[in-house]
Amino acid sequence: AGIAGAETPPLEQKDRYKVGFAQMESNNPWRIAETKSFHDTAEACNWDLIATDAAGSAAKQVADVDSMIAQGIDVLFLPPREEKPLIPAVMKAKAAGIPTFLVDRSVDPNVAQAGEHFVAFLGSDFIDQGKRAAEWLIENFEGEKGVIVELEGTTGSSPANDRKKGFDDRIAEDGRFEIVASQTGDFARDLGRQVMETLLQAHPDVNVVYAHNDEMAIGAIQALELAGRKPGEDVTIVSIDGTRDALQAIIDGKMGVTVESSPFFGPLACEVMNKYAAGEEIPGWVQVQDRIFTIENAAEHIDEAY
Ligand code: GYE
Repeated sequence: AGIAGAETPPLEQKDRYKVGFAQMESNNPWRIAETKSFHDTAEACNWDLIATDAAGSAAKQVADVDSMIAQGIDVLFLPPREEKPLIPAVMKAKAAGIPTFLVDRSVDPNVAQAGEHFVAFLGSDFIDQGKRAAEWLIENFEGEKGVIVELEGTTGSSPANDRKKGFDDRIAEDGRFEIVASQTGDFARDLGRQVMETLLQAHPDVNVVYAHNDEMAIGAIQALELAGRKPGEDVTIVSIDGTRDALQAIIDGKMGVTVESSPFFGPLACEVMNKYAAGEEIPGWVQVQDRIFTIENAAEHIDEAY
């Protein structure tokens, strides 16, 4: 406080808000569930919602935010596809007097900060998700040597950076494991399948796959099965999200674990926005608590999955 421009723009208390939600892409069930959660929340929260889809392009996501600013939104919810390219969008919203909440992914903390450039980041602890995936593997892996292929999320995105760090650091503490390859599959099923096909040729002895999300894990399972491998038997699959297909793969014995990363941000967005409008102090990180899905509880949760 005290420094000009060091605070985020205030939000007036109103009966209805014009709300922007600038989605990054819609090529997987997680994204579709998140967008639906915002639409489902709109009525209950008195939003006139403008939702866009950047179709996997950070440049289009920046342009979508520009157009929302031009349309006079009161508040912006932004899941930044990558950590750096979306910073101009955050800065422009602030300059236009629009409070921004980052949802599900964050931006480079060295350049843009909560409480100054954006109000808060609403989302999971990705380092902890990666660490918990590693811990499940350490406890449940029965072989002598774990030869790991890692399928990374979108390069330059906060969940890819942090899920890698959390997993790699924890797994390095156990001498049984070696990560022989780590490559991006862009959080997408088809690319995950293709990358796994290639890596399987270079590393036929792989017996663990760590995927940064369930879509890539499902793609990897398809590649492994096509190559005559038996996921769940001769290859342990660990992943993150908790999609319906992943829970089914766990029930079918093909996947070992998925650490939850919930896409249902609509209700939380409503609550935090209303508190901000009421002048309440909002923590810079509104942390979402994640469960863990294994054979112990997958069947119990599959009906609520997306
Ligand atoms: O895990 C993935 C999605 O940003 C937390 O992005 C989100 C991740 C999620 O595409 O499936």
